[in-house]
Amino acid sequence: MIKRLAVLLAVLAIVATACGGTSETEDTTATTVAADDTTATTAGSTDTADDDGGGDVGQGGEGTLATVLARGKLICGVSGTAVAFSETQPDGSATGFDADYCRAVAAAVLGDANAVEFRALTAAERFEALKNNEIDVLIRNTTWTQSRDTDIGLDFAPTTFYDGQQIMGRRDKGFTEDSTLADVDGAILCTNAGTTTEKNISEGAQIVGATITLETVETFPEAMEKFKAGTCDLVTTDGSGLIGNKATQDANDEWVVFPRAPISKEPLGPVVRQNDSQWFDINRWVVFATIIADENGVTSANAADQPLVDTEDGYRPEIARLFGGEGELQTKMGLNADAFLQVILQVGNYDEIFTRNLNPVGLFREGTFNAPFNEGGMIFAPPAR
Ligand SMILES: N[C@@H](CCC(=O)N[C@@H](CS)C(=O)NCC(=O)O)C(=O)O
Repeated sequence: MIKRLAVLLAVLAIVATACGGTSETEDTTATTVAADDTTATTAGSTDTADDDGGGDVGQGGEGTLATVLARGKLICGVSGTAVAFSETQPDGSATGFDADYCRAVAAAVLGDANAVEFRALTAAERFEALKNNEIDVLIRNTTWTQSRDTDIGLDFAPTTFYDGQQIMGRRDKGFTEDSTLADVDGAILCTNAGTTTEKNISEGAQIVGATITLETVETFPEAMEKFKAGTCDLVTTDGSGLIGNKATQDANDEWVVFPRAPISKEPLGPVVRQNDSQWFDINRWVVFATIIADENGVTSANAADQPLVDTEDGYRPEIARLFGGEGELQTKMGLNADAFLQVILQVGNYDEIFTRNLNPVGLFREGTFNAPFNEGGMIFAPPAR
C-alpha cells in the first residue's frame, strides 16, 4: 500500500509523436499516471486488449492453407527494418531470422522456400493486417501476450526467440551494463508505437518511482535516429533489437544495453488468425520440425541422406516420420509427406537459422533461454509421432 502511494506521487509524462496518424496536439498531451493505472495509454497504439471486437476472427470460409495453395505463394508479414530479424532487400524480399521462418512455411506448404511475398508492417499495423486477411502469417518480432492471444483474436505458434526488454544509452552519459531501471529517472526514452515495449517501460518506471518522458514513433529505426541525434536520451525495445542496432554504432560513440536482467518477458514467434486449426498446426509444426532436426543433428547438408525406412544403418524413426517416411503425419495436416524435409533442405534447422542470422550481430544461444532444453534453454519440441 505504501509502495502504491509512493508510486502515486510519481509523474509519468508520456509524449507520443508520429504514430497512427493521430494529431500532434492529442499525442503530445502529458499524462499523469496514477499508481493503479496499470496501462499507460499512448495515442496511436493498437496494442490494447480492447482495441478489437475480439473472438470473431476467422478467415472467412476456406482455411488459409487452401488460400495459400490456390495463390501459389505465401504472404508473410514482417517488419522489414528489424536488424537481423527481417530486413527488406532492394528486390522486395527480406532477410533475417523471421524472414527465414516465412521461407520455412513456404517450403513446407508450397515446396519452395522462395514462394514468399514479404509484407513490411509497422508494429501498430500488424494485427489489423493479419485480421483483415492481408497476410497469411505474421512473423515480426511479435510477443505472445494474453490479450493478443485471447482478446485480439490470434493464435501464437511456438516461441522461436525468447527475448526480454532492455534499454540502451551512452556510456559517456554515465550509463553502464549495471545501470538499473531506476537510473532512467528524468530521461527522454524513445520507442515504437503499438508494442509491449511502451507499456512495459511505463509500468516499470511507475514501479520504481522513476519519472520519464516516453516518446513513441512509428518505427524503431526512427527511434534510433532520434537517439543518434541526441533528442532521445535512451531507446528501449526487445534486447535483440538493441543488440542488433548496437552492432551499427560508430567507433567513437559507445552504447550500452541495460539492465542485465531484462524488464519483461518477450517470447517472439509466428502468429496466425484464430479459429483456423489446420493452418495453426502447420505453422506450429514447421517450427517444431526445425527444432527436432536440430535436436537430432540433422542439417540442410545431411537431411537428404536420412534413411526413411528401416533397412539401413542410422535409421531414426522420428526423423523418418518427420521427413515423409514410414508413419509420416504431414499428409494428415494437408501437406506433402516431404514437407518438413523441404524445410530443412531449403532453409535449415533451428540452429542453422539462428546461427546464420543472429550470430553476426552478437546474439548467441549458449547460456540463454534460446539454448536447447537439454542444455539449459527453453527451445523444445513435442515428439513427432
Ligand atoms: N516484441 C514487441 C516489440 C516489437 C517491435 O516492434 N520491435 C522493434 C525492435 S526489434 C521492431 O520490430 N522494430 C522494427 C520496426 O519498427 O520496423 C512487440 O511485439 O510489441
